[in-house]
Amino acid sequence: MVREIVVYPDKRLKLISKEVELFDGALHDLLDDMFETMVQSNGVGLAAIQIGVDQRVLIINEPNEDDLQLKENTLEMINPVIIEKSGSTKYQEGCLSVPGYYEDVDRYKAVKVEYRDRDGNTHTIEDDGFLAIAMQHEMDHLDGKVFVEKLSFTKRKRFEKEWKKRQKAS
Ligand code: Y12
Ligand code: CO
Repeated sequence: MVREIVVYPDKRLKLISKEVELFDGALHDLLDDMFETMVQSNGVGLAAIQIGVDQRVLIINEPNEDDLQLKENTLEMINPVIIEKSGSTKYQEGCLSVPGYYEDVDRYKAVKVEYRDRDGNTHTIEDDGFLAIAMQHEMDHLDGKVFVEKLSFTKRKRFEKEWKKRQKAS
């Protein structure tokens, strides 16, 4: 089922999401709904809080060479934790909760993340490219952070002004 996406500055985006303890059918339904919601909105990543669920769950799906987002290529991460990080980089990010706004954000270049899959099995994954950026962006959501909060003071002010204007117009 496609769920409604929570849009900035909704207060729910500030919540610290809770650790998942049960790897049950309800979690599988949540992950499936997140995938449908993300794909329908042309997203490549989504955290559960973006559909109003404060659990430490995120998904990432980079389209393949044919620009298709196959369900089997979805990285589902439950209770993810960065266990190693190095370097720094900048990447132009966007977010389904801040539709139509894109800006460069500072991130670690490489991260190693430990997480559980939908069945509760533990994995680690390392990356220093697109996936590393996506994991950091989505993990920030689990801690109540939206990428616009990482902008410089000046860029943030400009964003807030632009966003308020856009919200009044809609
Ligand atoms: C690199 C940078 C950021 C991420 C986080 C995941 N971000 C997204 O999936 C953003 C998708 C997005 C899609 C939009 O399109 C629609 O809403 C239809 C959009 O809005 C517009 O273009 C109007 C904004 C963002 C992962 C990796
Ligand atoms: Co986001």
